[in-house]
Amino acid sequence: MRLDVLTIFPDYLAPLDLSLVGKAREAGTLDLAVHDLRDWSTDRHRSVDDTPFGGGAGMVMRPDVWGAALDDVLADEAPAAAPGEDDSEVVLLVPAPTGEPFTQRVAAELATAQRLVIACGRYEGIDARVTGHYAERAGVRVREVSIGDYVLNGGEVAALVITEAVVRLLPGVLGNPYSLVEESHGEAGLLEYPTYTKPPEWRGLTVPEVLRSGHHGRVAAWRREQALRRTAHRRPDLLERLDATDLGRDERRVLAGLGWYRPTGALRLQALEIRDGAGPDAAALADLAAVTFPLACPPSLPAEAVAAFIAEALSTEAMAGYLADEGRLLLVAAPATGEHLLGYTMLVEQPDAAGEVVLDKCYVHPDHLGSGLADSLLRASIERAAGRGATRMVLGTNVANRRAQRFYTRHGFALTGRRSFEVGGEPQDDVVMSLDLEATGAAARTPAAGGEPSDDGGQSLAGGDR
Ligand code: JA8
Repeated sequence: MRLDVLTIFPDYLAPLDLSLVGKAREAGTLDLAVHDLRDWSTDRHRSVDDTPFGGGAGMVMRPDVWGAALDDVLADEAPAAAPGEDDSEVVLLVPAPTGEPFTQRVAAELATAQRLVIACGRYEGIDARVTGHYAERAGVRVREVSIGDYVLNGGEVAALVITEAVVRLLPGVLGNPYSLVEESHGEAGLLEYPTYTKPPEWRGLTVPEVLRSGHHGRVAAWRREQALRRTAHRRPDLLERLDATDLGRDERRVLAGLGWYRPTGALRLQALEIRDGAGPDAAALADLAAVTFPLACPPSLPAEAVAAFIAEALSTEAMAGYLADEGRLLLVAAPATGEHLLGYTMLVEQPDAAGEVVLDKCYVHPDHLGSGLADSLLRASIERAAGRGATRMVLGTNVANRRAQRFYTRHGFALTGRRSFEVGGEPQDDVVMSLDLEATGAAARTPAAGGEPSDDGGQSLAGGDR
């Protein structure tokens, strides 16, 4: 690759003699030339700028000086293209805060070019006709690029950034091609997982046990989960763009716990909100309950009995009553942007059993079963109950509803008894399950607002005990 950099501060690019870029130059992979723009100025002051038309602060770089410089540099003969190099056009890169984002994808595209020219602006930038002119020239492709949403004093540092990102992708520059595959901003669209080396204990801090287990499957699952957690906390914009169809069940569970779920059939993840139910939710709660409640009933139960129960206990009026009741707490799951509800739980305090709270309802729309949404809703409910000082959570579910029992068992509930539960006048056999909130430490585990939960906060893909 041939790379030309034009600047009024050639010394600023001295670091390109060093390290990996320096080695690529020595090896002949990269033919780099840095030019002083002032060599093309025509007055005795070697001036390159002038005042802006239309007024305003600062100076603008002159098109005549840039035109002369770029014409000369572009006219230079580049060495013959290497195999795989695209010599059909020269890419003229102009770093600017107003450019398209310079990403790993752009770096990879640029790495296939045979010639790059980087034009470093200073002051208030380069006269806009310069990019316009060269964009019209055959064999030249102009790309204005931004390395981030901040303003520098000139394009030189951006030129260093671009050069390093591109040159390390040139064939033969990096010793180990595998380190290119797995790194951050690679194919996966997620941030990289955290890494550790020896010693295994340093300043009282240890390396996560799973990494020392020698169990490759668990290591891979742990890393994948860490990548998801980091990305959710630091770069939610990347999750918005992720292809959600590639995600496995365990990954969806982790993401749901982090506030993301995949609507059925959707390509993209959607931000999830779990919040306290309030008055205006009554009708949506009743609608949701009318869909979910029949699914929790055994097939033997007459449809009329189910309908009677819904009309009596799950109507909009009934929901409004629950929402207004001080002794009840409804949590609802909803898309962060959107009106409808995806799931809800209802906790009922027990006046005659201090510390006990009944999980009276826990429902998720059937379209979202298996999405992890129910897990995050139940976990949020457990944490809310513990946060309110409850010590025990109790629930009843139909004996035949094995799926529900497995779900609660996964969240630490144990079978503690039986009860009879009337649905529309029909007595039903329920199992009673309980969770000791003090033993689970749910209250202590609640992450601080804005903080990133530690390694063991929440469900683990890698943990074999769930
Ligand atoms: C600047 Br002046 C100037 C030229 C290029 C760039 S790239 C960036 N972030 N800021 C400022």
